[in-house]
Amino acid sequence: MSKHTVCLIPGDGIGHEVVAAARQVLEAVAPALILVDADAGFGEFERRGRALPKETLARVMAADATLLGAVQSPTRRVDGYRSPVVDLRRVLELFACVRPVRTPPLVGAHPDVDLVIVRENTEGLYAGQETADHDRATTERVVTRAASRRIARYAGELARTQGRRRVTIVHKSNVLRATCGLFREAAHEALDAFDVEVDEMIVDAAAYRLAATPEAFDVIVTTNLFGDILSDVAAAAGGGIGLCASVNAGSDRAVFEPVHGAAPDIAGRGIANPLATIRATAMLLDHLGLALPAARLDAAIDQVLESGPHTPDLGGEAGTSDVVDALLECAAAPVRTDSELTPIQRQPGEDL
Ligand code: GGG
Repeated sequence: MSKHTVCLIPGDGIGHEVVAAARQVLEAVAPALILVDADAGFGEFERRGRALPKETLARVMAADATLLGAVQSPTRRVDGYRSPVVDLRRVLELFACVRPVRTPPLVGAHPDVDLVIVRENTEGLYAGQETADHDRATTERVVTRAASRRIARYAGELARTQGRRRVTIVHKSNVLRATCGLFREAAHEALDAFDVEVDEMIVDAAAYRLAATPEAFDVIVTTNLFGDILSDVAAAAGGGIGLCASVNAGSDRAVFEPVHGAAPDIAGRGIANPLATIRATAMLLDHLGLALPAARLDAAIDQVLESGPHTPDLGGEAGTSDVVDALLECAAAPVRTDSELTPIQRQPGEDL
C-alpha cells in the first residue's frame, strides 16, 4: 500500500467546494493516501495577514503532491499582499505550467482537439515585478536564456514521452525583440536536441488559430502571461474552463489545479463544476504512480460528461454534490480488470 501524502489547499471562492469534492473522490478511489489540509489565498490574508502562511509552505514541501483549488487576488492594490499562486511557483521553483486540452465527450464540442500548453512559470510579465507611483507604473519583464531553454526542454521531453509530433514556439519577437527574441532563440536551441517538428507563431495569430482551429495544435511552448491567456482561449475547445486541469511542475514538486479561478459570483451556492479539479486530481494520482485510480477517475469523468448530471456552466441544473455522487458511482464500477492492464500501467501495491 502506498503512503503518499497529498496536501489540499482550497484557496478562495469555489476553491472550497471543488477541493472538498476532490477530497471525497480521493478518499473513495485512493484510500491509502494521507490527506493534509492547508490554507492560502486572499481570504487567508484577510484573516491572518499572510496569503501563503509558513505552515502551508511547510506542508506543501513535506507532501508528495499538492492540489490547489483557486485563488482570487484583488484587482486593486493591497499593501503587503502577494498572490500565493505566484509565490508558490517562485519559492518551489515550479518552472513549468502544463495545461492539456482535449475534446470532451459533449454534444457540439470541437472535434479532434488534443493539445498541451507548456508555459514558463517563473519569470516574464506574470512574475509581478512591478513598481508604481500615483501617475506611472512599470512591470519588469525578465526573460533568461536558462529559463527559456529549461521550459523548451520540458516541452520537448513531454512531446517525446507522450508520443507527440510537433512543438510550436509562441512569442511576439517582431515587437518585443529583446525578451521574446531571446525566448524564441533559446527555445529553438533547446528543441534542436529533440526528434520533433518545431515551428513558431506570433502570439496574436496563435490566439486566433486556437479559437478557430484548435485541432491543428499539438504542443505549445510559451512565456508566462501568453501561456496564461492562451490556455483560457484553448479551454473553450476543451468544454470550457470548468473542465480543464493543470499542473505546476518543478524538478521535485508538483502543484495541481483547475484552470478556472475562484468564481466569486457562484461561490457558496453549491453549483460549481468540480470536474476540472477532479481531472487535476486524476493527473495528481498519475504523477504519484497510481495509474489505476487515475484511469478510473478519467473514465468516470468522461462518463459523467457523456450522460450527466451537468452543472449550469455545461447547461445543466445539477449541483456540485450531484456530479460527485454520479462520478463516485461510475468510478466504483469496474472499468478494466487488473489483467487487462499492461505492466507499465499496473503499479506494485497500487490502490484500487
Ligand atoms: N486555479 C487557478 C486559479 O486560481 N486561477 C486564478 C489565478 O491564477 N489567480 C491568481 C491570483 O489571483 O493570484
